Amino acid sequence: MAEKRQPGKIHGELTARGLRFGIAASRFNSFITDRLLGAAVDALERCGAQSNDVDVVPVPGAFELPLTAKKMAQTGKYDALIAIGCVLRGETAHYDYVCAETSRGLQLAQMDTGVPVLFCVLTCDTLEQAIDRAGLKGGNKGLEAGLAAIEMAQLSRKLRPPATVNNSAKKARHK
Ligand code: INI
Repeated sequence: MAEKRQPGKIHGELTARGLRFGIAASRFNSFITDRLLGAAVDALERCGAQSNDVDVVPVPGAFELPLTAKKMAQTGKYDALIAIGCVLRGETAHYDYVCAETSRGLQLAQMDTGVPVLFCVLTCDTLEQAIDRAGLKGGNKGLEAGLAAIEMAQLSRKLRPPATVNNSAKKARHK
């Protein structure tokens, strides 16, 4: 009986050498976002990224992350982006609007541009929950986002569509 072929897996290796990363980081709740940012940069550099291959763009708050990420993606300079923020629930519905538009906008930014945008925005009810996720009990979500950015950058290189020049050559052949 013929041997059954195993499915081929396409992996994104955790090596950042030669890749370029952009980070949009919110200043709102900077006590938390500075810790997420530090861990994200640490993950990128430990996996081989050079410090001049990582750009950081500070923005006022989480709501400003989607437009910034989209503009960074459109420069064509980056293999992956990380959006860093921390939204803490207050007494009004403000939290819900900021969370909904930030997550929706970041997803749109990556879908519109094809550049991976990692979601490193904490959405917490309390400061304690945020601290736990920025270097305490819950680990550090910045580190997780850094590793995920490397994986997605590598995967994106492997899953890149054929160059446009080939597409126009194909079209010309079919005329
Ligand atoms: N921005 C945050 O990043 N986190 C918050 O918790 C937050 N809260 O709660 O208000 C917040 N608001 C500011 C918002 O992101 C914009 O910067 C602002 O509305 C200007 O557009």
